[in-house]
Amino acid sequence: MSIELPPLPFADDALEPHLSAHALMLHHDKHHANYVAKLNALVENGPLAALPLEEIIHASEDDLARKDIYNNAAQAWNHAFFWNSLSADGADRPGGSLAAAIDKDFGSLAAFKEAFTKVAVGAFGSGWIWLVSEAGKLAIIKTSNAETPVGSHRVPLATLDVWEHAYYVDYENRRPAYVKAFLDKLINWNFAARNLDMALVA
Ligand code: MN3
Repeated sequence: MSIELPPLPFADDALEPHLSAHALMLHHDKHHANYVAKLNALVENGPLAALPLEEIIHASEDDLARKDIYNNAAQAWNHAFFWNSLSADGADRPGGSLAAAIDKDFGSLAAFKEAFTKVAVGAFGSGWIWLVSEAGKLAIIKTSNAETPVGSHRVPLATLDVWEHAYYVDYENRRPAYVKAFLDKLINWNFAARNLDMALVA
């Protein structure tokens, strides 16, 4: 059994004009595919070869000898989660328990966006910005490079890829414009709300 590259959960031009079909093709068909291919090559014939992706991450996260495996497995997971964190035609604001949690933990949706933007724009180097649920409270965190919160005490609700390869094709060096498009046009609130509901019953 090998890890498969999941298809994009939308047409490759579905996020235009905010993310172009060309940028998504490069990001999914080249970058994401490459992490999956490298992971499969690294675990082939080894003790992790038959494991699902989350278990490969768990088995490699604290093992320096498996750093390459961890990096590629985490990037494979993070990208699949990122595609699901995007939607072209979703709700423009959160509803239900997620809306209430954002108001409780950030003050308002506008204050959440301001806080997320500050972390995302200020993040040094490559990494990921996450909305997570941690001990019943929402938080915004940055992980560096491939690092992923999956399997930790922080339950990811949605993520934004802030590696340069994620936005340079469409936004060049304008990371703030990319972050704004994510928060105002692309974030999949329904996906985030489902993840929160699952975290609360878990
Ligand atoms: Mn990426």
